[in-house]
Order: sequence, then C-alpha cells, then structure tokens
Amino acid sequence: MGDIIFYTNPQSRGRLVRWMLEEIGQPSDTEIIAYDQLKSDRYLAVNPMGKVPAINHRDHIVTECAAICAYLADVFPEARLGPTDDEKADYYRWLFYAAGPLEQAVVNHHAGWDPAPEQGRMFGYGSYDKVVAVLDELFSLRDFVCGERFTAADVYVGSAIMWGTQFGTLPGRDSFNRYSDRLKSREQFKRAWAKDDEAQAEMAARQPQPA
Ligand SMILES: N[C@@H](CCC(=O)N[C@@H](CS)C(=O)NCC(=O)O)C(=O)O
Repeated sequence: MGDIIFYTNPQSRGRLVRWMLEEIGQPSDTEIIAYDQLKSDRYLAVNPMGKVPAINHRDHIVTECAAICAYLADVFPEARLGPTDDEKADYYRWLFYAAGPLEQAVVNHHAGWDPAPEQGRMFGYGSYDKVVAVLDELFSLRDFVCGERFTAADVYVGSAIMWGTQFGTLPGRDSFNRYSDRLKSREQFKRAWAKDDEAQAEMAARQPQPA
C-alpha cells in the first residue's frame, strides 16, 4: 500500500505512532504483532529489543516512539509537524526530556521506587515531584510544546501526559487536563484511536474462548 510498514500491537505505545501516522497522512501497512511473537526470530530481526512499535520506511528501520515521531516529521515535511527554526529549542528539549527523564521518573515511581533526595543529582530526572512540577508549569504557560502550534513533539509528549494521567502514573493537574483535551479533540487522534480499538477488538475475538 505505502512504503511504510508499521509494526505494532494495539495494547502498546504503538498507539501513539498510529496517531503520528494519521497526522502525516501517509498510507502504511500495519503488522499487528501479538505479545507472544515479540521475541520471535522474525520480529527480532526488525527490533532486537523485541518491543513494539517499530517502522520500516524504505528499508530504514526506526524504533523508539520519540525517534519515530521525529523521523516521520522529518521525512514528510509537507505535514509541517517538524519544528521551524524558532521552534527547534522547545521541540528537541521537551521531546528528549519526555523520552528520558519523564519516562524514567514515571516508570520508577510506578514501580514503587524513588531516588532518595541525596541521590537526586545522579538521576537525570532529579525527582518525580520535580518532573511533574516542571511539566505542570510548562503547560500552564502554553498550549503546545512549541507554543501555539501543534508539532510531532506533542504526539510524544502529549501521549505521555494523557496516558500518565489516565493510568494514574501522573497526578491530575488542570494544565495536563486542558492539554489532553486539546490533543484528544484532533480528528487524527480520534481516527488513530478508533483504528486501534478495532484492531484490539479483532485480536480479542480471535482468542480461544473458554470451553
Ligand atoms: N522505549 C521504547 C519502549 C517500547 C516498549 O517498551 N514497548 C512495550 C509495549 S508498550 C513492549 O513491546 N513490551 C513487550 C516486551 O517488552 O516484551 C519506545 O519508546 O518505543
């Protein structure tokens, strides 16, 4: 169909890449990888981490959701989801912040482990509370990562905020709720979500039913 193969599972971070693909408006072939197939030789040849999502674009494999969002924004500039020169500082800063410090802070905190105050200087995120406060302040002051305009960075940073608040791994904040509402109102987001809901329902229907 297109020249992008999208490897995903609807119950994964792949949902945010599906959204990014809707944003760039390019056709792709979707391969749903069941969780018990992630460590198969066939899929390990795509992503040696055995994790979804991944994309193959013209024989270039990209893994890591943040990298996939940035890559697609770069190679499809007509979608205008990459940063202008004036937006580059915010775009890269917050995209990397979300893929590194935010992700680590949220996962460690959710797993029940936080660095002691004296360990904060060794950890790129300092403390979970600090990460939350920094993001709360950011989205209290602006509508999107780069200011007034939606970019690919919002697909990644926004997904982290939306999922974090939805699953309770981030606390509720008015700024997070307003930002999430802005993102969820996008037609591209709604289309992506509906496609993954459908894929998830199909997978569930294929599961053997208990006798
Ligand atoms: N850092 C990776 C994380 C990918 C990841 O952890 N994916 C999970 C699903 S959300 C996965 O494939 N887990 C299955 C496993 O590790 O076996 C990214 O941003 O894409």
